[in-house]
Amino acid sequence: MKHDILKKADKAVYEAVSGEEKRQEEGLEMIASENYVSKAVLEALGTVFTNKYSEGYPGRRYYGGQEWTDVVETLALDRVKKLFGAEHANVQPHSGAQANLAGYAAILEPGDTVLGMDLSHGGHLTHGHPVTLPAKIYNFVRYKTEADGTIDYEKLEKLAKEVKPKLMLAGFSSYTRQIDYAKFAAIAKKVGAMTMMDMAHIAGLIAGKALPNPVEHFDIVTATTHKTLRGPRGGMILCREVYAKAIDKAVFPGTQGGPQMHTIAAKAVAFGEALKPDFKKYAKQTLKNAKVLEKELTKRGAAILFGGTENHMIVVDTVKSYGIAGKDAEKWLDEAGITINKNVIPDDPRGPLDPSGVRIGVPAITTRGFKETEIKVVAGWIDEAFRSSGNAKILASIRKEVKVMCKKFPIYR
Ligand code: DSN
Repeated sequence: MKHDILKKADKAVYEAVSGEEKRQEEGLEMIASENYVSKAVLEALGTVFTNKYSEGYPGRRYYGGQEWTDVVETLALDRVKKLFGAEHANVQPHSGAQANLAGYAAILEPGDTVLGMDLSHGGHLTHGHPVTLPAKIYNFVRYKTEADGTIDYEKLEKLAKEVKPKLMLAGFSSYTRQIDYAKFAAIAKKVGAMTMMDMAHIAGLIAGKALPNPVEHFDIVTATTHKTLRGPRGGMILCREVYAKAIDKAVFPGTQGGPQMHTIAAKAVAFGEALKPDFKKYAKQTLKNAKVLEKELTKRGAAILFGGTENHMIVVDTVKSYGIAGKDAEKWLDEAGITINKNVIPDDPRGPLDPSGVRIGVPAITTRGFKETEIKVVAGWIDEAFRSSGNAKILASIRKEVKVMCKKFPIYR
């Protein structure tokens, strides 16, 4: 891409931007939470909306000069409500963590009990991990998955009856199976708990109608906008009308100041893209690609966790199947031009800095245009790298092949 003005004004930053562009073009992005936005989204991000303060909401702001910020935020709100069939939306959270914090703040009092998924079983840090602020404010109790990767809803109900949560939280960042939303919500109803779903990872697959929509089952649904949804880096909240005021107050002024209007403009563009028929094809292909990756790696001996995948990612126990730590697997793939992340496995005996596995996702390479044929080749490269013992020659040769394939599927033409 051309950045002539930046090049002249700040060579050091220009070089970093160009380096990152080259890294993205020449390598395979397989971190499950990453994707490539369209040029239109990129353009919206780099607009004069970044100059504007807009505390408040459309029609009721604290500063003047809001005629165009109101237009763009209203576009984002209308589109995202249509996309997910939501009664109310807030597109101001700066991130998924901010969205979750505001979700809790809207409906909980300090000390209230929340039932959320354990981190090593696929839950997110912000779902109550002791190192986070929410865990210092609220009392999180964690539920786990079963050995076959499913959630045992009878066990969950028993636990809910025991701990009497005020909120039952569904959602994950490294769980690969579908949650039964109706069953989950029914349990919450039985114990008188409110419900929240963090759909950050699968928002795009839901928007593209490839996965069921949690919105009708949950009081509050939070998400990021940059994962499978393929928008700019940021967060959002959807909720039932009855929680609308509380959510808006919890985002601003509760947990945030001025919204980032350039990001909100880009969110509006991304939501518009997700409403188009092509996005359904993308979501469907993402699921297909993940399934092919699972099958191809299983064939080669990889231990896939949670009994396989029903979404866009897989988690592999690399210690069990390849005798290598997750961090070596991540490093070797990096050297081969494939970016993934090391990941804990359920109740990981090795801990988060040196975990037993890796998480691999296909949203970005699906955006790039990869289909079943290419995924089979990619699975071969991954398996070869895992068996390479870190041999630099083998990894360099895979990297060369990766580069050739990437050239055939440019991200930005
Ligand atoms: N960091 C994100 C992920 O990789 O899943 C979640 O916040």
